[in-house]
Amino acid sequence: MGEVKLYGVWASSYCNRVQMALKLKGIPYEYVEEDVSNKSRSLLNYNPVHKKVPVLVHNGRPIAESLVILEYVDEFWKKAPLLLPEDPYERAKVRFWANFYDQKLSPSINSIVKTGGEEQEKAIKELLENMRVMEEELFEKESTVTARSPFFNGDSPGFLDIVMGSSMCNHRAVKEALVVGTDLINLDKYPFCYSWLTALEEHPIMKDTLPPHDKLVELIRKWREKLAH
Ligand SMILES: N[C@@H](CCC(=O)N[C@@H](CS)C(=O)NCC(=O)O)C(=O)O
Repeated sequence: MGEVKLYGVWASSYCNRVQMALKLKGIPYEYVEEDVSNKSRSLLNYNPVHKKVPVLVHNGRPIAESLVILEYVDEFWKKAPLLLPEDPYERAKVRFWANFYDQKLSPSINSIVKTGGEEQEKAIKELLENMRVMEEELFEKESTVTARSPFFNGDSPGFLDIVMGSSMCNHRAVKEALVVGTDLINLDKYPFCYSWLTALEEHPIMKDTLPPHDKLVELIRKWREKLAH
């Protein structure tokens, strides 16, 4: 198995995805909390291109970018549960939606949390539109295919559950911390997504890994206070 080290930040859903994958597969690892305002020499050496967390270091060899790390973990430790489906078409679909989430949803959520005014309003519109697309094209369609499975991967969370859930399961904290737009993340409008999220939130690995609610609310409030000054 070798030595596995993860450089991360507690509030980062990109980092928490990796922790979820390692825990799901039962891979022991050492966690190193980074201070992204004062990055360690190790982090800069291991990820000289993006200089970001997460970085997984396996037997001294670094791997950066959360989606790349998740694929590496699944390929190196082939033991169950597999995170990606075995069928190439199903794998392609999972990768498509993981990319959609990172390219479309994540930037809107980030803007809503960290901006105000017109920029925030634009991000809210984009988020709602992309949530609608996901509800119809992903959650509703997948729910009819996997009628009895709570997760995209079946009975255990997989690649897509982790990618989206590591961020979406924080919705209560985001809602509580936001001064404006508290009706923003009204998940009742997305019943298929809501039932997936409700099952996922109850999974022990999610509970064990997600940032503590109050601590996250406090952090988001601090970001927003800085924004106001
Ligand atoms: N695309 C990257 C995003 C990682 C990312 O944005 N990491 C943030 C923490 S959430 C970071 O390290 N920020 C420090 C910086 O931008 O300087 C991934 O999927 O791993």
